[in-house]
Amino acid sequence: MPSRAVRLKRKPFGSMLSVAAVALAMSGAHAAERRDLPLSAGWQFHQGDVTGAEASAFNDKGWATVSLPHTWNHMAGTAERAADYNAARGAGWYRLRFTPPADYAGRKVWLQFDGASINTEVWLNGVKLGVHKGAFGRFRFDATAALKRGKANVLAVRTDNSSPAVAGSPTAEVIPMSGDFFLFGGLYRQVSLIDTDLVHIDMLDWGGPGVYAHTAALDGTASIEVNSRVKNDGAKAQAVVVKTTIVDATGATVASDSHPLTVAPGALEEPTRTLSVPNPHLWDGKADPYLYRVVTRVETAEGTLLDQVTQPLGIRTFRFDPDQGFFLNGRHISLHGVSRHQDRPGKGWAISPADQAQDMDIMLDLGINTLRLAHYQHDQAIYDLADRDGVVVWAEIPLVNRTAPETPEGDKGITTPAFAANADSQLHELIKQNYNHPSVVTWSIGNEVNLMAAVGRGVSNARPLLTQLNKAAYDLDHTRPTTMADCCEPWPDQPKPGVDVVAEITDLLGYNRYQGWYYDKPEDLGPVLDRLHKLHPRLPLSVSEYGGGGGLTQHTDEVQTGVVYPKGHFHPEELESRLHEIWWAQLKARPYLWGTFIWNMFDFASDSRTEGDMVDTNDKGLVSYDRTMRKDVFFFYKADWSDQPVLHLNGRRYVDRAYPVTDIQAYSNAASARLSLNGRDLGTAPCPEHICRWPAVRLDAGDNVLTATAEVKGRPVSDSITWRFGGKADEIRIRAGASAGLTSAVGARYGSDAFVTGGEPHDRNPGPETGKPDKVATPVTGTPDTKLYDTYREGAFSYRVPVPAGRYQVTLHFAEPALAAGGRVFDVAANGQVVVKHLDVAAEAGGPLKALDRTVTIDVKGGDGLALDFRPVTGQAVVSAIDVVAAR
Ligand code: GCB
Repeated sequence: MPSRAVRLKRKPFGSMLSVAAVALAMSGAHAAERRDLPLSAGWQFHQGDVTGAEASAFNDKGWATVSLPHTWNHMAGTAERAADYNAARGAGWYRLRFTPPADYAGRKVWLQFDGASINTEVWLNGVKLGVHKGAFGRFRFDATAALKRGKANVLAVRTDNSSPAVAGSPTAEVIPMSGDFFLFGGLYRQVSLIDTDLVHIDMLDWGGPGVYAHTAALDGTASIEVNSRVKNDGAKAQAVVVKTTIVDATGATVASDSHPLTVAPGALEEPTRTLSVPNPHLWDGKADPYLYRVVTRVETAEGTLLDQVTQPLGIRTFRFDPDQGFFLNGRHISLHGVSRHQDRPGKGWAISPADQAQDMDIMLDLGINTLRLAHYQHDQAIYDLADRDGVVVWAEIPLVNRTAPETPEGDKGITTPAFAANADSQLHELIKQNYNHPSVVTWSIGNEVNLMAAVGRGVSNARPLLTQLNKAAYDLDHTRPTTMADCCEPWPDQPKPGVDVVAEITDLLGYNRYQGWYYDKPEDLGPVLDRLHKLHPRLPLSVSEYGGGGGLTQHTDEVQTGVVYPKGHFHPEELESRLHEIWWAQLKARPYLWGTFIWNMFDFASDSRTEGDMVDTNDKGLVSYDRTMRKDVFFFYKADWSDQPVLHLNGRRYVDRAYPVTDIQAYSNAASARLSLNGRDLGTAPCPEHICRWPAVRLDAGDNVLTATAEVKGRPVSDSITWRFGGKADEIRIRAGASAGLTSAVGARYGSDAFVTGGEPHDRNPGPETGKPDKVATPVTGTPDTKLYDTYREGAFSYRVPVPAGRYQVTLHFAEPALAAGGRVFDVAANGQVVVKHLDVAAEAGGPLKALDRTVTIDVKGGDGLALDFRPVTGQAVVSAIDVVAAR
């Protein structure tokens, strides 16, 4: 069936291919070939600024000895700031003494930085080689003239990760201006010295490989266009032959081309040659990520090798359809995946190849088939892994939050020329350096660029810069569509003054949407997307972010019964799971979405956050910051996305249970699963949508060993966890309106709000738990347990408290939140009998914010427990806590 691809503003990108850029290939096979000397060890480092450190003779004794990758910043992932916490932003100096081989004589020598943050100035033997602005791209300087061959050299590097917001900051026009992630400073990726012949493949093409290949046509035979940039830095014209071969995965040559040309002194030649690969083996995503290699050799007319670069090549077509989503090689694929940040505890951005590989392994274990490398260019290693593993990549530049420098008066939306030039240069680096990765299918030119304006901090005027960047992306790469991630598009009928609509500049669009976390209800996500789809019917849409926080040490008994503040200190793990269950059901049901990206794969550092159970951390990861803990929700997605058998009992970190009766849930890709508790069979539950539930399970006193078993495609799978219940079966205390439990002044344990229907939860005191300590409310008087009275349920509501038959003392805890006497009157019925009649809390307590407790004795007969119905007479009923304790 024909389907419309995205609006084409240029040559179709439907038929295309790329070559994966790996580190420039070097081997010592031929004397003339380029070599790569890593400069990793033995650097002297000083945090802060010093004068004169660029000079060779500068005395750096006393500086710390470090090796690369390195950063001085440390933060995140802990409950309190750790002893090595370091968020200092500013200068950091690095100096290295090294002796390169004497045989560099007569050759060009380059210093290559795989990434350094944010601004980097480089001197070799006191000679300034250059400045680079931008924390993420690879860059190179020509070190030929300054290098002393076979002798001691001194390399001095000043990095500066000053915040752009500081007055007079050297990064004031270097993107990003801000963002919900920390910009670690220093030489956080590798540095190396590369020597080449005077005639070589271009080293100064925005840090790119100098060889760029794409599939120009694919029809039984693939036509691969290879553009090679050959530079002659010698004083004489040089006759060369550019030999291009395409090699398959076994090493056999499948296509070759020889192109003689003469390169004048100082000239750059850029031949584009077309090679034919008959019956190409396609790069087919995870199903079959087949890679060829393009080997480009520059030889003399006599056949002496001058330079060689090898790039991976994946032959594939893809397209995006506004109604049907993504197609790879003509086959529809629902792209589902995650966004990823590159930092880790202790290391910040200074991560190793092993860390990159571990991240990819965890993501593959989850079952992703797409990855958004947010919000900037990541290390080459991860794009290489994506090529190898068939993961479809969204690559992006760090244009975040605003498209203009911040001014003391807030955002004026004035993009300065230097700001625009920096965004453009980071886009050039991203595209040139990653052009050959078959995994990359789209270039993102920004993220939430009008957020600051949308939250009332000035105005946005993003369209001119975005339009310019979009065109630059086309000029650099006509084979891939552009995209961006939007946060804040105003509805046409609700325009927001000062916030411009940025949709319909790029070919594709992603929406970052947090329904049910920052705003709205989780069920609103799907309808909002439908409305956006209707608004932009020809624009292929994705959900570039959705997610919520999840604390590994924070738990709730029944999700969504209590208040949770997104910027607050309580982010129960169970809520993150539940929100994703609701979101994913809606996303899955919308085939027009070409991709969905969870925010985020891993918890990550953000020094603007103090929330959940950690400082300086965004806790929306499916996996902990240190990569050791997979939150329950990880297994929800794994059950859907992976072909491995999954059976995972939820709540494994909520061990010490508050209630004797609770629902038990597992995630599984089995049709059904069986559960036992301390060896007793609790029966088989179906697992619709990968969720298996055993409602209202009564726990034993002491240890409760829960074991689930199932079969997935004939393979047995099981999971076991142990909970403890230290309370009594006939004693239940409920903290109404609250998502967290509490232990009272006399040591009574309250669980979070549970066993309830109707009414609304409230937290009267948006204190430290909410991240709004400035708004601490007046305490309730007449009780040592003021916190117990801060939360309440309000409305007409009913509790079904699962206690066994017996006689109970039922204590109801009230505090009128706001109204004067007469404003609120209600009844409470126990198992149908009114036991509290026409209660006016304010009247009885002597005003609002005064604790009032009522205790009644009730006989519970039969096994249905205690029903408590709160029935409004005037206004709404309220209750703050309920104790149901056996009368002994
Ligand atoms: C967003 C941003 C991302 C944040 C995320 C959050 O929309 O694009 O950088 O980290 O929200 O967690 O709030």
